[in-house]
Amino acid sequence: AKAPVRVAITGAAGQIGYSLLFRIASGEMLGKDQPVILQLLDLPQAQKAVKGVMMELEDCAFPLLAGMVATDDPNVAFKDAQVCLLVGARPRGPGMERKDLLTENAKIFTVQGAAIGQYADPDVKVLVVGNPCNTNAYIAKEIAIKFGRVQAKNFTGMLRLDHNRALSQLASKSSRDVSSLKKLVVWGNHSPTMYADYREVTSNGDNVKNLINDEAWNRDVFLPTVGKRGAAIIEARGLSSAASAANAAIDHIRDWALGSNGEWVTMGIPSDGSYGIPEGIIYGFPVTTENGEYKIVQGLEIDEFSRERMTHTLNELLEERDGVKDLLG
Ligand code: NAX
Repeated sequence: AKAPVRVAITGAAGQIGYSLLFRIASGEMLGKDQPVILQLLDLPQAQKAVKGVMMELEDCAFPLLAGMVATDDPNVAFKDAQVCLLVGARPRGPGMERKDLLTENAKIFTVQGAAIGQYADPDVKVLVVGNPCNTNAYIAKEIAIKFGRVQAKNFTGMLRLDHNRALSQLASKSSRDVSSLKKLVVWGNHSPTMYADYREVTSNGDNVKNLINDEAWNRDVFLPTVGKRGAAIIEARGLSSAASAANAAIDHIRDWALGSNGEWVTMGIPSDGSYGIPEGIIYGFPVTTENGEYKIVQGLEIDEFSRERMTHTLNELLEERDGVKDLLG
């Protein structure tokens, strides 16, 4: 039997946590033959609720669940972790400015980045879900790499929900099966500025952009629908996306760990300078994954409309980075 993989999850008592943990324990993320140990982090006041979730996990009698711990100490939660899902974050409270949200979260991700840098497995795969996820991932990465054990490439942010949302919109507009759609990209920040780019998308050999053949739909319907989907879910449900966010996190880690078999997927990763995106910024790129590593899809043509969108979402990330510069020392 395989040795268990240690998976740390923060915000374990939250609503995404509740949609995520059971699927991880049942093998949907790392494979049906891969035992896991769950290392659950949440705030002191949420420990009782975490215990309740653990009771339910026990009651599932999952064959792959090899162990669980609950803690409010990041140094314990990230110890030897091979996968870290950073879901817990400070939500925007009433009257809270964007800038305050950034700084409050920067404090959390500074502490967690330091714990990962010191205690996690050196080959750890980190996915930040908690918002603003690209910048939180950037902060955790910048702090963690200072300890010299983990590398920048270990840190990623979640653009996969935007990717999956865009796939679904394209499938219904083109009347093609969602599973037939290949080569979608979502560039940039996980925010309404993201650029879902379907110029290359194919379905059974047909170019989907040509099938749809409607520039105005792209600009006036598609991009705003995908960009504002999170807000639309809150409006409809009274709560933010949870099951779909957990599903995207599972897709992201599964593809990273087990490979995408040549298919393109979107990951928020530290830029290596590709496509003119400044090095180090966590930006949504098209990647393929193999043997636990991701590789940016190169050579895509960037037309004027795309460049304008890619720069717009980049500028937001540069602004966010500048807002937390002082905290990074
Ligand atoms: P909840 O408020 O239900 O749960 C958050 C949990 O995190 C709580 O249990 C809280 O106690 C815990 N927490 C807060 N600070 C913590 C810390 N410093 N260490 C450990 N745990 C901490 O939120 P939920 O709906 O689960 O959403 C979690 C995060 O995901 C939010 O930041 C949200 O904005 C973000 N999202 C990101 C998405 C993405 O695509 N990247 C989409 C969905 C979601 O909006």
